[in-house]
Amino acid sequence: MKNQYLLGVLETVKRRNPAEPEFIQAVTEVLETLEPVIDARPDLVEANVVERIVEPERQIIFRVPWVDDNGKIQVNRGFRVQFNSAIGPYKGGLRLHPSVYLGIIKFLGFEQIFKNSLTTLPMGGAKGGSDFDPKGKSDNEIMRFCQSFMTELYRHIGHDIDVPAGDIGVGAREIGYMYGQYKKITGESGGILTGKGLTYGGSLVRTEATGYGLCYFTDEMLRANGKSFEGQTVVISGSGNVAIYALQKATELGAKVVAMSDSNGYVYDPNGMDFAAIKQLKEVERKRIKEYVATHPGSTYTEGCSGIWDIKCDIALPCATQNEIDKASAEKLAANGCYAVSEGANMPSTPEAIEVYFANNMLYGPAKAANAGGVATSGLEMSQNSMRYSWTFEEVDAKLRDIMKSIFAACDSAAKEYGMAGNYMAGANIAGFLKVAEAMKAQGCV
Ligand code: NDP
Ligand code: 2IT
Repeated sequence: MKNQYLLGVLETVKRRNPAEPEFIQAVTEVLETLEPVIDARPDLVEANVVERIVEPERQIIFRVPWVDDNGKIQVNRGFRVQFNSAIGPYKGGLRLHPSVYLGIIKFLGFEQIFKNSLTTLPMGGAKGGSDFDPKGKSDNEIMRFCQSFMTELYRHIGHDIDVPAGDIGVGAREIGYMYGQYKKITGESGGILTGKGLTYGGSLVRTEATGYGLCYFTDEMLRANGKSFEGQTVVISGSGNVAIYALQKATELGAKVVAMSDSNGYVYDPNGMDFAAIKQLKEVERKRIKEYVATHPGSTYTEGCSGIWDIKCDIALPCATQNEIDKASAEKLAANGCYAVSEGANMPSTPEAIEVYFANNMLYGPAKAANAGGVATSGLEMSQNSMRYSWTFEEVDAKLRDIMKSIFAACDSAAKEYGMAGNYMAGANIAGFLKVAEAMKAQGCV
């Protein structure tokens, strides 16, 4: 990167956020790809848009005390980072995982700005969560934690202010408990959270949306390059919400998914992973993925999750967590003939892994674009809540597919316009940025 303005902003980000490597990683990637835009747009430099966009509008950190099943008081730390509201109310998920700290929430909130912009819907960027570990907790403990979390969060959110949703460790159960508590405190119903249950304002397809959307985006990317899912071998990391519905859609589109994982290890099933069995195991029984092999002869379980990238495949869909594919894993994928990596998780590839993709001419679908189907469908849930109406599964699914098509088209054309044809990472960053930048410029120094 040579642009002095961008170099100066990056220096400031590093100085202000020294202990947040994931946030610095996310900002560095975006600024590097914005260079041709900034070179061509002195007006955006004049409005100091980039220095403003890398600084969250508001960062909220709060105590979350809750009582465990032994009657003991536990304390976790809660976060909500309201990053950017230039194009709409803050929007983004909540993550419950022991690794959560401010730097994780900031990287996710920062990426959410550009992702939400790409969806074509009016949503700003935010993220929140806690270092609470849901693993091994009883239903009642989860409920008490969620109620306590919302007892602070409620004052910062609202359907035209900030609308949280799920992410790692937050699914329909947690959203239900949080929604109930919000309603009890404020007396207000409506679209203050998305990913709600279907009996109280949720949207059809929201559960499936990130995984389906990932496959719709990937299908567009493959087709634009003379390929398709038909007959291809796919590896999907993770076995949570995104991974499960990526498995279903990739299989429907003609691929064979041969492996999935959790944080303990991975399962290889040469006959193709069984969607109904994984859904039952993970969504209903909440068990570890290694249990799969007991009912699926021919499948094997291997301890350790990163070994999944050693499996030969045509297409890799990382759907677990950040930085799960490093340089060595990317090299292994390339050496085994993998020609496309498309990201269901947020920032699953390290910068060195991304370099390997480009060096090997692999197709690369970046998270901001490829996994935007979840938040896009959250946007559709907000629309339905405002209308007091609900669309059918087919209607929402058709809108999701159109949105993913338009996201691919936007990435493709921005990359071409700025002389980087085929670099969908640059295309996603540029297209996502430009809309937010224009909105920030138009609204003056706020
Ligand atoms: P879930 O909690 O449903 O599932 C997470 C999966 O990833 C689990 O299989 C989990 O394994 C695995 N995982 C989590 N952390 C790690 C880790 N540190 N190392 C290895 N495996 C890990 O979450 P989601 O499916 O919702 O989210 C997965 C990814 O997709 C995240 O990056 C999230 O930000 C992103 N995403 C989610 C969206 C959504 O709508 N839910 C939308 C867009 C992106 P284990 O059970 O062992 O922890
Ligand atoms: O990373 C993401 O886009 C999400 N976790 C979904 C956010 C949302 O508001 O639906």
